[in-house]
Order: sequence, then structure tokens, then C-alpha cells
Amino acid sequence: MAPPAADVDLVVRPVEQEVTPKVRTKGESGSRLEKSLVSSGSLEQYDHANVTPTIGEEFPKLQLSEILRDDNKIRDLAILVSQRGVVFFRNQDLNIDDQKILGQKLGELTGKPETSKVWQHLVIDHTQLHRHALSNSKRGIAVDENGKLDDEVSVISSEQIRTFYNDRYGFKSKRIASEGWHAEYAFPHSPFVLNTDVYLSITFERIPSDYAILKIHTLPTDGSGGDTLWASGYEAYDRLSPVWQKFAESLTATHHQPSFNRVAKQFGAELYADARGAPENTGLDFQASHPVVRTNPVTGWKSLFGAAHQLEHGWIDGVTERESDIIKAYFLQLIAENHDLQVRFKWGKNDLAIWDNRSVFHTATNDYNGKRQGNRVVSLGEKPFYDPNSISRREALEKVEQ
Ligand SMILES: O=C(O)CCC(=O)C(=O)O
Repeated sequence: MAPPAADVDLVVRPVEQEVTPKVRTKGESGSRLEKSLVSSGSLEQYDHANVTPTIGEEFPKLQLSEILRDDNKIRDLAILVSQRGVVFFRNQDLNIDDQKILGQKLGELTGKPETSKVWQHLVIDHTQLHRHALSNSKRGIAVDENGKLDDEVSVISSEQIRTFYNDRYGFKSKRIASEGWHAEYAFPHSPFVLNTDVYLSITFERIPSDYAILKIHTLPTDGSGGDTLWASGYEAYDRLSPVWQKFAESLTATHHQPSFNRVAKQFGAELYADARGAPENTGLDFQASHPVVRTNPVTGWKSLFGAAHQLEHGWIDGVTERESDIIKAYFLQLIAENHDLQVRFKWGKNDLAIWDNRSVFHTATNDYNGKRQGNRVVSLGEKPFYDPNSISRREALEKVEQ
């Protein structure tokens, strides 16, 4: 006989009984920033414009390779990315090595912990970006046409994804497109677990990502399809009522990614248990508890963080399973159904996007049939924290207007 409804409501995941939500403070985050950053204005000389009022900025002409060695401009770029969520550049000549340097510099120049950049192992300094738990090189995924293997680069390849997810691609798909905001891209029947959305934000790591850079070099020959969408976590927070804002600020969520272990077990694949870009990102539990509302140290603004695909397999700590599902569903709705807090980017060859994983969500569009490929680097930031003295994006903009 089915249990009465009240019993169902009281079902609590075992792990939740042990977790007393404790929202991490700024002092515990490892961020080297004492206060949020203000741009020096060094990028104002280049053409750029908002793509929507809420999220997205585009530089139609600037080549990043021209400013890569100018730390002041790269710091201003990081500030702009953190403010606008995602910034787009057209037809870039940046090579993969410089893409990696840029990935490190954005966080390094905006106060990320030393350990998220350089860490010591056996008296040797290692400079690292995030590494996928299923090593790219062991899977033979090359980052260029010469077959170069690099574990710090994720190859985004339609050919590989399509092999395992044929039903998600092209005009024959009958799936709900917005599921990308929360879809499971685990390739459960294959050892080739790729680095798509659910892995990108890597919020299951104790030290998740600050910035990500994706350059798409190969597009479907008819040039259409494969747009990417980003949604603003700042604006999602601002859409909550003051009562729900306070409630969300008191919560933590456990981010969990069980797919790696499942695939490793099923196919005997070896997982990378050593530091994945930061000394804290070790082991094979792929689970971490973080504040649901996160302060971005660069802007000082509050963002919804424990939501959408990042919590696909996770839960809100310390509440019943049903309560967790209700909260998750509402946050997901805010992100997936408010198209005025999203931006949609149509890629051209060699276009590049940089975004701040602390404050945006993103999803791919699987509506194309041709080949599409690019390289992505993901850098690591601070431990997510919530600062009760931080303000929301709308509050910050209101202050500027006054
Ligand atoms: O392929 C895309 O459009 C987005 C790629 C993506 O989801 C990712 O980089 O995680």
C-alpha cells in the first residue's frame, strides 16, 4: 500500500539529515579581493554594445590577441564579463595556447586564490585550468587538426555528441529544447562522457569555475543552427520577492554529478582523482555543498547559483526531498521561462564567447545537422560564498542612476 501523503512529505534523503546548511562567508572563500572591482575604462576605445539590456555584450572588431599582454585591459575585460555575464568577440585569431593564458589571467587579475592557479605538488609548481575527470587525452580527443592532446581543453564536437545523442539533434528531434538548462548530458551508454553543460559549470567541485572561454572554429556548412543561450543568475535572483530572496540566501545546495562514477564502473574507464585544477578538487565523490545565492566577488552582486542544470542531480540541503524538488522547479522556471533574462548568440566561424560561470547559466541548441566544433577552457575561482553585505544587480544599477 502506498504511504499516506504526510509520510511522503517527511521523506528526507539520508544525507540531508546530516547537513545543517551553513552558508560560506567571504572570509572562507579564498578570494583575494577585499572589495568589488571598478573598470578603468580601458576598453572604451573599442566598439562594443549591449546585446540585451540584462545580459550580453559584443565587441564586433577587437582581436583579443592584441590585448592579451595588457593586464589592465584583461582585468577590465574580466570585470565586464562579470558584469554583463557573457561577452562575445567575432572572428578571433587567438590560438589555443593563448586561449588558455587568457583563461588563467581573467581570474588571476581579479583576485582568485593562488591555489586556483598554481599549486605545489612534490615541490613543483603546477599551473592549471580545470581538467575533466575522464581525461580528454586518454579518450584521444584532439584539440587541433594536428592531433594535439590537452587535458586542460575540452573539445566541443557535434560528431562525438551525435554519436551518442542522435535523438537530440536536427529536425527530427521531438525533445523539449529548454531541457538543456537542466538536461543530463552523461552519455550513459558510452565511455565518452563529454564536457557539455552539466560538466561545464563543474559545481560538483569544491572549487568550481569562475570564467569559461569557448571558441567555435567549425560550423555547419549552411551556417545556421547551433546557437548558444545564456541566462543571468543576477536577474533570476532579482525576480524573487524580498521574502524569497531572504529564504534563498539562507540555503545551501549539494551539487552532485554521479555520471562519472557510473560510466567508469560500466566501462572500466579510469577517473582522474588527483587535483583537477585546484588542490581541493580531488577524489571521486564529485559532490560539494555551496550557497544557493552566491556573491560574485568581482561585481559584489548576488546571483542565483544553486539552480538549473547545476542541480540536476543535486538537492537543497536540510529540507525534505519534496521541498527540494519544489524549490528546484521554481528556480528552473525562472531561468528557462524568462526569455528577457537570456541572450542567444548566433556563432560565426572563429567567434569566441567568455562568460562568468558564477553568475550565468547556459545551454546549447541542437537544431543543426552539419559538423560543429570548438575548444573550451574552464578556469577555477574561489569557494562560492554569500556576503550579506553584497547587493543585487538591480540595486547596483539604481545606485549608479541616482
Ligand atoms: O555547444 C554549445 O553551444 C555550448 C557548449 C556548452 O554547452 C559548453 O561549453 O558547456
